[in-house]
Amino acid sequence: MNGAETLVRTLLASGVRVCFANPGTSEMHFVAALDRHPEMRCILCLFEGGVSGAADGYFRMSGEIAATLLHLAPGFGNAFANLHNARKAQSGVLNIMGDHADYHLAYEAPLKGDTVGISQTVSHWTRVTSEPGRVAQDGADAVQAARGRNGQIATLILPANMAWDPAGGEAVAPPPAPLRRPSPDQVAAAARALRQPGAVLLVDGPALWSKLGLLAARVAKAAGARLMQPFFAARFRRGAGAVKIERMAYRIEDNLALLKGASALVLCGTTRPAGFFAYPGKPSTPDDPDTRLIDLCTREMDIAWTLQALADELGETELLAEDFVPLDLPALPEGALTLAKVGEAMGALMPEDAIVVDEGITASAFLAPGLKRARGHDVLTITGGSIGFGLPNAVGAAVACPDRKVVVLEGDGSGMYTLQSLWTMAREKLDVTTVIFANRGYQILRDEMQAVGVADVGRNAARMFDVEGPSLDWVQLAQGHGVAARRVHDMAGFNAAFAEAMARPGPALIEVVC
Ligand SMILES: Cc1ncc(C[n+]2csc(CCOP(=O)(O)OP(=O)(O)O)c2C)c(N)n1
Repeated sequence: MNGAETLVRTLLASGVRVCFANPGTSEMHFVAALDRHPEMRCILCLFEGGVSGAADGYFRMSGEIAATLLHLAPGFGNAFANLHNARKAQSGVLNIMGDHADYHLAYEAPLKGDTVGISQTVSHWTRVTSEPGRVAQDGADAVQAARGRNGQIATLILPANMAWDPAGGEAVAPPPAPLRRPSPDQVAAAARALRQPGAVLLVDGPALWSKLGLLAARVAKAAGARLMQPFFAARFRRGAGAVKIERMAYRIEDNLALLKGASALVLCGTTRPAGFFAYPGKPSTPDDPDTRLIDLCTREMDIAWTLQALADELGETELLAEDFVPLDLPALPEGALTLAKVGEAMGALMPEDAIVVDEGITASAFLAPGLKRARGHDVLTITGGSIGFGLPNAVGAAVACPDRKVVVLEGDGSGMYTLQSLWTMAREKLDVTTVIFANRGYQILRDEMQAVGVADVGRNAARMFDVEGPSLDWVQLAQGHGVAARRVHDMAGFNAAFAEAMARPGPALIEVVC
């Protein structure tokens, strides 16, 4: 057995079943080892941002780590932006980054780069394997690290000769270390604060989509506190049957208004909210200066235990029908196309338990009221603000949940960053419907220019915000990647295209001209 073989066996023995990959020469022995193990599902992505985004979406929806296969520092660099999003989502990702044989690093070969440096900027855990006999144990440690603290980025750098030299046997990843918990005094103090009128319990993590949401709602109700969630979340439940949780807003002004006068802000599974950006003359954080901030439990800590500990202090009040979002499907709107109507049409037509990957940028706010009335579904958002997240994340979500319809809300500007993911959707026959909001520009940047206080937009600025001259043809782009596509200009066209996409499994794309 060579080192690469011990690594693949270690991954399989440790429960890793999927590898999103974009390999090169330094990874050929690893590829050969993967080839001997068809039980590992290898999925080619045509750009490394697609690899890392897919691993993120896969973790968000399955709770399992996927391996990525990346080609030296440049390949890792291409994966960086979506690793950043994954890190902010608290997704566990196991990167296998190939490198030159260690003796070859003495020379200035073209692809030689700072593999450790680039990894450490985004990974919680980085290790270079230094002996072939250690590959298996390093792999097991990497799996353990990726599963640690509710999900981390772990990167194992594998020099080519560690992969091809003879090695011993496989290893198995031990379970991750126990999660940190707040002290009983901290729980008691948080419970007292929650009982004060005007207190807010801000929750994130699995409380937004699993049964823990019920516990959080019962606790908040028992205390008489408001239950809220951050605007950007790795995954949250929305639509009919979802526990009612107030979602914070995008704009700092709206969040200041939402949190004004709160007596306490108790953080459970999250950190202090901050504005997406700083703006001249506006605060960085939305909490009221008079609000007591109680940092009870971060995303890396034991959220389930903490919520139960709060319940033990506060009691739990039973939830009633009014604590859940009722089924209130919108009617199918007709006539001229507006984003609000598109949201309603999606709300009317989306099946139960769909997965909505939201990179609609400015479109999303208009779509949300309609989508909130849909059947129950999960929403994945762009946690790290780095665009090009939507299509790759949808790949990972669809691989994780083959029985669920995935719908991507995609800005035409953001979509262009990682559109090769369409090809992976076609090749793997993934059940993903992509809706492109073709406003032919970077609309949000026009809005942001005003928000930072610049009134005049001249030629240079306009040419940095318009994506026109030429216009992108998303129907041809999709077809060129093997995905059937339609362009729609009115509600009749959208309703027909979306109904068909919901009825038929497999990838589809709808270009909404708006
Ligand atoms: C990696 C990265 N590069 C650039 C940006 C800045 N940025 C934010 S949104 C955006 C354009 C979004 O355009 P589009 O997806 O068409 O949505 P729209 O604003 O038109 O709704 C850009 C360039 C970013 N957030 N991340």
